[in-house]
Amino acid sequence: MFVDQLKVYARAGKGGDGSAHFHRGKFRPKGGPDGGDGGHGGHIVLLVDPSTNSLRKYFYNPKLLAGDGEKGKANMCTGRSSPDVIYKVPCGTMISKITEEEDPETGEIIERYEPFADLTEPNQTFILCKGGKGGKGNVHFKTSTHQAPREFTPGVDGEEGRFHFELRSIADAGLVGFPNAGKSTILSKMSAARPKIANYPFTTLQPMIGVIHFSANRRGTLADIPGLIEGAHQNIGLGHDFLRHIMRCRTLLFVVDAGGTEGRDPVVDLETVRKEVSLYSSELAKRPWCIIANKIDVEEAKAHVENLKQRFKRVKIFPVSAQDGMGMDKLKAHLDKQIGIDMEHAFPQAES
Ligand SMILES: Nc1nc2c(ncn2[C@@H]2O[C@H](COP(=O)(O)OP(=O)(O)OP(=O)(O)O)[C@@H](O)[C@H]2O)c(=O)[nH]1
Ligand SMILES: [Mg+2]
Repeated sequence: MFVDQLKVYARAGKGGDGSAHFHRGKFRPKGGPDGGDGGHGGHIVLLVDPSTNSLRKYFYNPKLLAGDGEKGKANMCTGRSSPDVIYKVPCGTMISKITEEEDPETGEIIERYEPFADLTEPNQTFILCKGGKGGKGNVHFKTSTHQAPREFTPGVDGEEGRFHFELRSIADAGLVGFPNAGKSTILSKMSAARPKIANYPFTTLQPMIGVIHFSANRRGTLADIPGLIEGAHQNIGLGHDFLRHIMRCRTLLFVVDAGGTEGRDPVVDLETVRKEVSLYSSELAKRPWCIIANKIDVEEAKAHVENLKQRFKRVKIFPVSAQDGMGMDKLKAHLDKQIGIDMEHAFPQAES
């Protein structure tokens, strides 16, 4: 089940009340006020976890709660604050706050979604609901003329609310591979997108999305992602930025230069890129993938394609020449099966 949007309820912890305690000792039966402050309530914190790609766990548990702060104590001791509770969400989670309003015409209650946060950076944190502050103990209210104050302030309620979480993918399928493998050429041949194509690495610096029309009603989206190099998982060659985009694609198409035009071995290239992907995120490595062996118009390609088939026996391989169009129809038919959506029946009326 791919859950990519749902509603949750979140409530941060309430602050503990201040204490109105008076000191009572063996020799000081009427000691002064010594009530301490209440502890703070815990925040509800969201953490962007690059190793997950689903909001599924909130489907089963849509209540996000943090504990309350403890009441203030005697002897001017502050009550214990409740720890923040951290909830993990995938990269690309968009959060809206849900407010309810009466429809002036029908009197019906309608929900409104206000954009609240767009969480796209791995390990980014965001406080969804702030915990309430603890109240003040009576020790703060003592003055020269008011020696036995019974006043204290109550703890403040934690923030609460209903929220809509939505996982935004950038595309149904992403083209992943070494620089110069021909990713942008493939996108330009399959869609109306016109990415820059050139014979030098890192031509593409931002992902570009194209729409593939499989037939009158069926389509899917394809993202051209900047090239990855060895060490990308350690952020070499802007690796993290690019891997973050890959996280937002549901299916991965690994493109290799099967012509070996730069004197590299496509099998090694593919092993390298697969390794970078799995070092970045084991979840990403488990996503559906196939191989596009590009540049088969080059003479050396035949042998390289054989080697790829030997090495990756259980993976679908599409030998193509994006430049000449060879093999592109077969690839397109496969993508239609994998990611094609019938637009007429795709979006039943969104639940409000
Ligand atoms: N011979 C041959 N050359 C191709 C083919 N597809 C692409 N090329 C060439 O390979 C070079 C790189 O192509 P791009 O599409 O820019 O490659 P890319 O993977 O997007 O590269 P980056 O954006 O740098 O990661 C260009 O000179 C293309 O003309 C092909 O099927 N056959
Ligand atoms: Mg490119």
